[in-house]
Amino acid sequence: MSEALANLLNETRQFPPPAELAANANVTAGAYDEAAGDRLAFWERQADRLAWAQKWDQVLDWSNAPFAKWFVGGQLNVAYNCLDRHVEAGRGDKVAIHWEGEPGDTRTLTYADLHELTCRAANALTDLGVVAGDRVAIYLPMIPEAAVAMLACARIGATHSVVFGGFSADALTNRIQDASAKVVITADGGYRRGKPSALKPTVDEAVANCPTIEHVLVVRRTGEDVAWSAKDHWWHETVESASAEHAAQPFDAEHPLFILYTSGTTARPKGILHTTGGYLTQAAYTAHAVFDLKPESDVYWCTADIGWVTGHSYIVYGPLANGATQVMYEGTPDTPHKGRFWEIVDKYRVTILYTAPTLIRTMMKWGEDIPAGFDMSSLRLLGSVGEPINPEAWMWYRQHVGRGELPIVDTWWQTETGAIMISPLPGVTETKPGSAMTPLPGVVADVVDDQGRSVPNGGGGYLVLREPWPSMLRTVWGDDNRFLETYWSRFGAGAGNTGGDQWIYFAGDGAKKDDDGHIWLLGRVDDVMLVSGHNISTTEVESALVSHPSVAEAAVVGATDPTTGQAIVAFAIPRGTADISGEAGEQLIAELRNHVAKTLGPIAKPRQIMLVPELPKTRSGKIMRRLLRDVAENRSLGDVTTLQDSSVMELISSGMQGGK
Ligand code: 6R9
Repeated sequence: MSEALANLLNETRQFPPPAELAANANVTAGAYDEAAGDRLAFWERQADRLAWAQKWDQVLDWSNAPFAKWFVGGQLNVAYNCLDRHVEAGRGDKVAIHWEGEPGDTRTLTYADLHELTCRAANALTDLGVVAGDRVAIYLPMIPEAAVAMLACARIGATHSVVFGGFSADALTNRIQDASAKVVITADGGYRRGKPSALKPTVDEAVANCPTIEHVLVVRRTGEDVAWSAKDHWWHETVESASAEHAAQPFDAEHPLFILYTSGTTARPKGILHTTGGYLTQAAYTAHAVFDLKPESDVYWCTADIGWVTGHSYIVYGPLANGATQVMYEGTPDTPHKGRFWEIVDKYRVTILYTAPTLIRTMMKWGEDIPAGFDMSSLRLLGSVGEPINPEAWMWYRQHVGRGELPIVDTWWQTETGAIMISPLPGVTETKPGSAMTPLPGVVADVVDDQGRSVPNGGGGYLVLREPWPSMLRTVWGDDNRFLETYWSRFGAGAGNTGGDQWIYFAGDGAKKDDDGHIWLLGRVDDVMLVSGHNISTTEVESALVSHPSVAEAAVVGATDPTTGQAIVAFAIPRGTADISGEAGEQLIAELRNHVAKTLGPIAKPRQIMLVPELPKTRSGKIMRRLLRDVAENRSLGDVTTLQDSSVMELISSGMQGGK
């Protein structure tokens, strides 16, 4: 990290946990020492949160590293842990899901309801010939059946592969083919932006190219007409008429639970494989520890889509394993109005809200008057996931959603890690805006230089994980080599040349340690820019832009430059009230370039800033800088199939002339 940028993110604000939360927190500071003393014994105690049909003989088998086996010899059923045991304990009448459809229709499902539906779905899948070890693709909107479908697969030992409802037929086809899925569970459609959005035609197109698919199970959601083939079965005819009796059979702790595809930076997606016992242990523990989840009194809401790992671990498995009550919402945040999220918080008296920086920045753009119009006094804890959260967005979240007093947990993790790895503990940590702070108890993270050496406090480099963890990916589906190459060959034993016999996991994120040793994430390493020999992270320049009162959101890329190697090109979305027409726009651009230079040093001054109405994002809200680089370098656009809204790129390309 260059001298000029040494005091980047020199964020001095710090917020202790509210006294009442600290006094009643699920997890206290002692957990760090406990886990540091004997990490494996610590994880064993967390595994005891679950009901095991057969206890394990060995906590971790690392003899074939980096292929891990956790809780070796143990057996359990994931659906039993998420449903049956709560019902058996007399909590069947407790609400599991308050579901809110986008058009305003609602459903309330108790644990008993969810259990019954899952048993029926498990029987229906069995009747369709699905057996343990088979793969089932799930392509559904955010309706309760999405959770039921996942749990039903888990119940019978089928491995699910959830594909975002927004992905194209090609993306769905590739994922079905890669996993040789036997069944697809889908719907006629879902509601998005006030109207029905069809899914079934996309599935029909995919299935035509996927001979492994024997059956398609279709939930009726919108009631729109759909084409019908011999492979198709209505959910309401098949599942709802199946028996509600189903005895959950235990599976090995290492039985494959799900595959979830992550595209990363290359085009070909990787099927990340998660297994049963370790995954559920860490999903359950982190939901308990990081969200301070109190099943008796909390109403928890994670706004993620089920097609993102966040939906897997923190809508389905983590909260349900804890017996929590949660909200699930089908639609977009601005339908029918921009206060929809806050209206839902108000209506269900949500206490814990877990969302993404992209949403917070969008809410900033819409203005603080909107949340101010709702009663959000029920909230007691806020969470963030998906990208680095800029200090300004963090402060806005605390101020305008958190009444200036709620703790924010900025949670760093990945599809590959399965569960949260680095985060404040809400009853313990004095948080800093923009920092994910410290590894959770039982997690060993570090920041290393390009030789794999731990950097001192104040230094920057690559984020790594030094010890295996229970919910770690087990491999890339069907491609052990890619697993080894992508994650384990950069540093440590797998690299051969950087010394040590330790296996070190390379996360692909840049990070720095501040003077107190707290961790700040700086974005994907592929996004780091090299300007006149200085490494500059996109995150830092973006945060500087967002700290200007006229900017709601920004994306920064490095474009090839004849003099500086790479030059910084920024795309900025103005806040609701900023005047950007003609002269005023030019003036704002000049002001922003100077603002960045003043905040970060002249080396970080963007060569070019474009004011744009939107940024290209994936469905989990990550900015697709690769596409912006194409624009900045006047290339034709690469693969846009994983974009949330592909029209955004046309908007940007057409609106950028003269934006110098
Ligand atoms: C859970 C999830 C993983 C990548 C990860 C990193 C970024 C996620 C973050 C964060 C900074 C956080 N990321 N959380 N960066 N601070 N709190 O997002 O999984 O979709 O696989 O993405 O997201 O770059 O490597 P996934």
